[in-house]
Formats: sequence, C-alpha cells, structure tokens
Amino acid sequence: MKVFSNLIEIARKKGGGYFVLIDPDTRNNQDLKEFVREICDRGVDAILVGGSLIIDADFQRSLAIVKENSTVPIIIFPGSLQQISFDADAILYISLISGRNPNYLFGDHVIAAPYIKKLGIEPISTGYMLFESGRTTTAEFMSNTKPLPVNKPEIAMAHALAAQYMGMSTIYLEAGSGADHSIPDQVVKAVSSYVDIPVITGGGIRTPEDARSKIEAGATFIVTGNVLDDSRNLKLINDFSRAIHIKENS
Ligand code: 1GP
Repeated sequence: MKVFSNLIEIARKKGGGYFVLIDPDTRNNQDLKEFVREICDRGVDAILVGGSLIIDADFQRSLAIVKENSTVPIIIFPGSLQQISFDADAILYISLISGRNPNYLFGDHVIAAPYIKKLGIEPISTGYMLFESGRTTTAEFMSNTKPLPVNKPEIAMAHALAAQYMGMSTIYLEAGSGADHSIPDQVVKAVSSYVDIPVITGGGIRTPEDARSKIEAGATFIVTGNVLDDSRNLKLINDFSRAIHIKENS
C-alpha cells in the first residue's frame, strides 16, 4: 500500500505531481503503446486510466498495454464497475461526494471492494467533487448528479472537510473532461488551505500556465487528459511537467 504515499513524497520533493489521464477510447493499441512510452519519458509521475463512458475500447486490453509500456505507476480512474483490473498499481476508490446519488456515494464500492482485495491493487480513498464548468460533462450526465457551484467556495470547503473527517486520503476537484473552464484558482486555494489531505485537480486544464497556477494555489497533483489527444501536443507534456514541478525549476 505504498503507491499513493510514494506519489505524495514525489510531489513534496518536486513541488507538485503530474498525472496524465488516458481514456482508452481515444487511441488504438499501437498509438496507446507509443503514447505511454512518450509520456513516461517526458516527466509524468503517474498514469490514470479510465473514462466516464467507454464505448469502443477493450478496457482490460488497453490497461495491459499501458502496464507493459509504462515506467510510472498506473492508477485506475474508474467510470464504472467494469473498470477494475489487476494490470494496475492502484485505483482511485471514488466517492462522488458532491452528489447525492447513493450508488456513487457508497454503493458500487461494496461490490468493488472484494475484487480490489482479490486483485491486490491499492485503493486510494478519494472524495470526488464535480463542479459546474460551463456545459454538461459526461461525468455529470452519467452520474446523474448536480455539480457544485464554483462561485461558492464555502460549499466546496465544507464538502472537502467532511471527506477528510470521514478518513478519505485525497480530494479530487473535477471540472469534467474537456470542460470549458478548469476549476478556478480561488476554489483550489480555498479547499487546499482548508483541509490537511492532498488535493488533485483536473478537467479543462489546457496550458502549463494554468497548471502552474493551480499548484501555486495549493493543489498537490494536476491531471491533464484531452489536451494531449492531438499527438502534435506531445511536447506540451514537457512544458506541463516543468510548470508543475515548481521546485525543480525554481
Ligand atoms: C478528467 O480531470 C480529468 O477527469 C482530465 O480532464 O480531459 O479536460 O484534461 P481533461
């Protein structure tokens, strides 16, 4: 059970941690293999694999390819119960605390727990908070929950603190994949300074500058996904890595 604590240590030393999210639907097997090798060489600290809705890809096969080609930890970011596999080092054990859908608060977890134990992967207890971001995201639609308002940080702060008091290991501030706007820095700051557990944020982060300002606002880990779908953006990974690892480049 060391994957997440190692990543926290890496983030502490580097000033922040960088996760890349791979949605298996967006790449064929050959592209996936090359992409994983590229990102590992360009300063990524961990790879998240998953999606709120996977239509085309064979999740197990995709995860096996990621595992074969990665030199960094692989963490499942499950959009459903089908997204569990032994080809991972850990899984975000997500409770969708911004919503009030009982299945996503404490329902699917009961079904998943024995599998996770059997497979021997590390569960990372995650208080997942979905925020409004300009349009309906897949995560919002699929979970049938109402996102948190971004202009009321006190609501977000109270949710995050409740997650900490319930013993969760981390908070994930999520704008939704492909969101028009990332989570505002003020919200990241308000939540990060209010809780003692590390904050992950992602959704709609398209520039290294945005990533850096979230680290400066107090986030421990930054997630990017969509922005790397275009293979011409690979160099951006180096730029994101430099921007997020602020202690290495100061
Ligand atoms: C979504 O936070 C991740 O869960 C990444 O979002 O694809 O918008 O970078 P993007």
